[in-house]
Amino acid sequence: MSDTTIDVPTAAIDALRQATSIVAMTGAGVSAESGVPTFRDAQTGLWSQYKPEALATPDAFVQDPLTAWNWYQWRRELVAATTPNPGHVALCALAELTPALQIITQNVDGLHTSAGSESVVEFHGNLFIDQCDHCGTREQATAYEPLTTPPLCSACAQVLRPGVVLFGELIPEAALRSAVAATEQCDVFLSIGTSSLVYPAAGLAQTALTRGATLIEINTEETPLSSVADVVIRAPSANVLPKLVAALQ
Ligand code: BV8
Ligand code: ZN
Repeated sequence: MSDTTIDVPTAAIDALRQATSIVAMTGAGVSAESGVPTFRDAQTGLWSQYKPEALATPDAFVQDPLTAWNWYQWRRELVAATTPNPGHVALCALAELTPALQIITQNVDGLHTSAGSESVVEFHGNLFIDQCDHCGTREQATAYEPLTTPPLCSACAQVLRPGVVLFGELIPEAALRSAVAATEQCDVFLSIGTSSLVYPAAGLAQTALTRGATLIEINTEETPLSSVADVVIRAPSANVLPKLVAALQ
């Protein structure tokens, strides 16, 4: 789709212009144009025979910790080589144009923060953190090459795990609290590049709708939210977000 064919609905621009508080819920689609594969895409190469929902689980780290760890090392190496795209950058600009913008991201790639966004809730954690469930140590990972044994905690020598929320695990209390608080007071809820299938993240859009916020979805495809959203912009976020921000400036 060429850039000129995307027109940003005035309903979206008006709602954003009048908003005193905006939530931007982002999913893998926002990082797709930075080259980070989405969860729905088939995993490329070596990992095509694995399902993310099967590897991103506590059970995977019990049954086969080395395979689970090397999936994360592969993702770390891939993500570390990516940079924020115009969609991430546009959200930084949006934060300057509105009284309050809270980004809630399901992505674990850290790209909103590296783009310069300050107010980011990492709802599903961060790919580059090594976490010890035994003593609570959390360290920034520094090496991403394939491992021959799972990494051990420098404080208690127990096996570490990546600092992400695995399927079946609870969202960290502080992240959940901030995300719910922002959702409960926003005038506009932007759902950007997410299939809206994973809960409780996907439930936040419903909460915003129930409270009477304006729901705007930006997605290249249909999702369960599309039929209830006030505005649907069926286009890539890296094209749409800069146009939205330009219209507000
Ligand atoms: C919880 C970190 C309480 C890890 C992630 C059965 C057993 C156990 C649990 C469950 C169960 N059934 C349901 C559950 C609950 C489960 C869940 O919702 N499962 C789903 C699959 C049904 N949720 C949980 O387990 C959560 N915890 O509920 O605890 C509990 C406990 C036990 C039992 C029940 C409840 C924890 C969920 C967090 C999991 N961790 N990530 C890691 O990254 O390795 S989730 C992971 O997948 C991502 O973070 C993200 O959230 C999700 C993928 O979703 P998206 O980001 O939307 O990406 P996706 O690829 O799906 O879609 C991309 C979208 O972008 C598409 O719509 C596409 O059209 C669009 N797009 C593409 N390109 C573009 C674009 N849009 C715009 N522009 C583009 N250029
Ligand atoms: Zn430890």
